[in-house]
Amino acid sequence: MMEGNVIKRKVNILGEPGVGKTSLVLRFVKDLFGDEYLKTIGTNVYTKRVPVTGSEVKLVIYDIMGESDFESVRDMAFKQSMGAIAVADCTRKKTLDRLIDDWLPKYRRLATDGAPIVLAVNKVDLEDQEITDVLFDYEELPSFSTIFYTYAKTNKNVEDMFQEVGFLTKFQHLQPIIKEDDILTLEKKIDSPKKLISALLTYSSHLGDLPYSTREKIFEESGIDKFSLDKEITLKEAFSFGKGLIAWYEDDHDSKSASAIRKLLEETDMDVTRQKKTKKEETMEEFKRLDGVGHSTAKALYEKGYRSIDDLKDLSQKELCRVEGIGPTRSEMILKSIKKSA
Ligand SMILES: Nc1nc2c(ncn2[C@@H]2O[C@H](COP(=O)(O)OP(=O)(O)OP(=O)(O)O)[C@@H](O)[C@H]2O)c(=O)[nH]1
Ligand SMILES: [Mg+2]
Repeated sequence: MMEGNVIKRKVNILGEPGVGKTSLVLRFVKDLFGDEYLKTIGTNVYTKRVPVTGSEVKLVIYDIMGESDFESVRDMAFKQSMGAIAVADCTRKKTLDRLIDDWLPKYRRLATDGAPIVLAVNKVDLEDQEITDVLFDYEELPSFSTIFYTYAKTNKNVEDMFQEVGFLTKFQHLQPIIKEDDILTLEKKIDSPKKLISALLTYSSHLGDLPYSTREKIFEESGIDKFSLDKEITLKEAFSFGKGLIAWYEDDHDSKSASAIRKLLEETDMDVTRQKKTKKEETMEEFKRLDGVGHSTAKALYEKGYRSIDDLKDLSQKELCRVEGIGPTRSEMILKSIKKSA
């Protein structure tokens, strides 16, 4: 994911409730600290750039709730993650055990292969320490790339730790997110608009970064009702969705993802256009031959249940006006045209 010279990296902050995840992130991103404990609900995303050898890495930091009952919150946050800071509270050894027994295996399952994990032993200002550098069980070390003893209150090591994460995620060998082979195997199977949509959705979720609200917007602009994805979708709608994705990725300076999708559309174009048109497309085309009927009116008519010009023959002007987008003038024009074609 490139943005000019800046590389973007999704990273997670892991750990039990109250260990100081949010405090570390807020110290790093906004240079703030609060003594009050405000439990995180769900996920908060922050971004900040760190300098790494001549360029910058933009960290996209997912701060999630420490409560472990919300599997889907964790799952969503861990997907395609490229690195993590696992936080333990040095006054509670149990918080380190939980990282190793619970958080790390779950993270590993969903994050990018080989994503580095840094251990933050936080709250080192407090007296009552159960985890110290002397008492640390070094057998647990291999799970972590490195250890930082932090203190969110005065920024002790916090900045350094995030810079290290920037460094590790920038230079680790990352598996390419999209492999040419995957594109080709997907393409072979695409023989209907529905399959194209499904491939596009798979892509956009693998490419990552596409916000939920953006996806919804592109659906809407393409005229696709997301609740009837399993019903008829026109080729045009599917392509429009793909083009919307390309435009968004281009705006986000992610030309690699944009071109992956463009390639999918290009290759699919030949395949699917050779396929028979769907019933919906045929009907809409018939409607569009009428004066005053454009794409959206044709679609509205189809959605009202009309399946041919014959179905429209006996409609009154009043009935026609009940179809979305048709006013009195237009309905007159349409009625005339229907009579002519009869
Ligand atoms: N003394 C001390 N207190 C800290 C430090 N870091 C965080 N705290 C305190 O620990 C409490 C919990 O911090 P949070 O950052 O909200 O913890 P969290 O891990 O985000 O908790 P959840 O959102 O519930 O998962 C707060 O009262 C913080 O002020 C630290 O380095 N030293
Ligand atoms: Mg929190």
